[in-house]
Amino acid sequence: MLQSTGLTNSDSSAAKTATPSTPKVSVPCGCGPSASQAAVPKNIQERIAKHPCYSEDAHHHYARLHVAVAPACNIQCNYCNRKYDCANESRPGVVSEVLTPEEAAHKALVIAGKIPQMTVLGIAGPGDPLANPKHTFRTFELVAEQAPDIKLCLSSNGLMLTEYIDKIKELKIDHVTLTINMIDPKIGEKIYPWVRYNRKRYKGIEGVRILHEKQMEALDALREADILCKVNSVMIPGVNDQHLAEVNEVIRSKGAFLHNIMPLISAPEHGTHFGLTGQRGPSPKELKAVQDSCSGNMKMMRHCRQCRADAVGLLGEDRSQEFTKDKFLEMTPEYDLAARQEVHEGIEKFTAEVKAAQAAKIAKTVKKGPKILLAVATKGNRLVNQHFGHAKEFQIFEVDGADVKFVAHRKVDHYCQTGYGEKATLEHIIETIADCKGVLASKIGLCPQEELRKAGLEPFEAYDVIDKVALDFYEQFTQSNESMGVL
Ligand code: CLF
Ligand code: SF4
Repeated sequence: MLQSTGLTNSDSSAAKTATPSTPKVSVPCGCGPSASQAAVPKNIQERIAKHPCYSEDAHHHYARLHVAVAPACNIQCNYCNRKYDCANESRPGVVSEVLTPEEAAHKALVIAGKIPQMTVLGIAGPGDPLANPKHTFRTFELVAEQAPDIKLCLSSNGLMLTEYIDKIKELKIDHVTLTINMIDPKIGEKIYPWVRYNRKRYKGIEGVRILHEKQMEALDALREADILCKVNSVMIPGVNDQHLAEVNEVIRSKGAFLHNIMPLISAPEHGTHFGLTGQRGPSPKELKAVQDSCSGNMKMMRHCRQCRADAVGLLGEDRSQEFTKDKFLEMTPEYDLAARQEVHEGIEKFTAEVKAAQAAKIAKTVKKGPKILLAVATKGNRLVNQHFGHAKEFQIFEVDGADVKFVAHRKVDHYCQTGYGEKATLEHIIETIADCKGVLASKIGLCPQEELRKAGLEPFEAYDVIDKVALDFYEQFTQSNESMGVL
């Protein structure tokens, strides 16, 4: 195995101080700003710095909370079953508890105390927030009054956005997501069977035309209001996959800040039209190809986890079961602005130090080479800090000796289920990350090490900042491959 020169599990104090709960930092090296992040103007960087969806850097450290206060919807998408989470912003799964605005605000204040790195309150379903305007805006009002440092975030299909733009401005909602899957109603006809507008249901292309016009007006209204707009597009192979480049052009020209092309989730058991008619979702490779084809035009989001409408925590984790209604209603809110700010300052100090250290290292040792992909087991905080067997997803980084760039995440079943590794699970993990050259984890058992190596994936144990470990790996990997004449 290539040898980690970073901290080991038993000698990991520097990396452990990088966690938000202990803000003191001493880090040997770290991460530089990604190219896309550096290209963002400073005033916008400040607006997105603590938003885990709008900033890839932020998603390693900051968390979001979704409150499910919006059950109704005003359109029908063929990838949605009303009994399930909104597939625009959630993976399918029943939202067992729709909340009142008062319950939702209580939950937000409880979680703001317990998870101080929770910086964003999002309303993303389970239906469309703007088809439930009373509950949506009341929730935002209550939270804004009592927790002014929490950013408010809204996700909608856009049909009713222009009707509520003044309210959105008044509440200072600075981040709005629109789900736009088409700009051609003929393609939209294959996605939306009906649209309900002004108390009337419009079927087929008539409804889709209304939706399209309203979505375009919504983009204009958000640009004019200087609200940061992210567009989500669900990629549906054979329906809109070839069309998404045109969608990308149009949303960019209308001022959208970020484009999130996400894969269709479709299975018969979800009971959706697409699920029942066998419409498949894209493979990770197909998704990446479309994302890459659009990335020259604008900033692309690649770290979306298609989270539940009641999700809690960092994007890669789901702590919703810790805060079910019966539990959070028993908890007393301990929102403390000063304590939250202290934690955020710790995170900012940590990220500034690792960026400075990275810049210094690059200035001294930069030696760009061929790009390789690495799979990283992480529990967050931009650290290699998880056992291989415990990982439920791997973050994929592209490394070229100078830059370490997050490019994707891949969900897996964790290998170590009951204290023992599952052979079939390991095979599936290997298949999922087969395009990588190495696997970085805090610990990797001897058996998976052997299997990984057989599949051409070099295992690498470390407990440290991802960027440092990735560059260490790259250096050793290229040296050993150069000496063998492979690179
Ligand atoms: Fe929620 Fe959406 Fe706001 Fe984020 S999610 S309302 S912008 S706070 Fe984020 Fe979840 Fe992807 Fe959405 S990872 S599904 S993009
Ligand atoms: Fe379902 Fe959301 Fe589409 Fe409404 S907008 S039908 S809730 S996916």
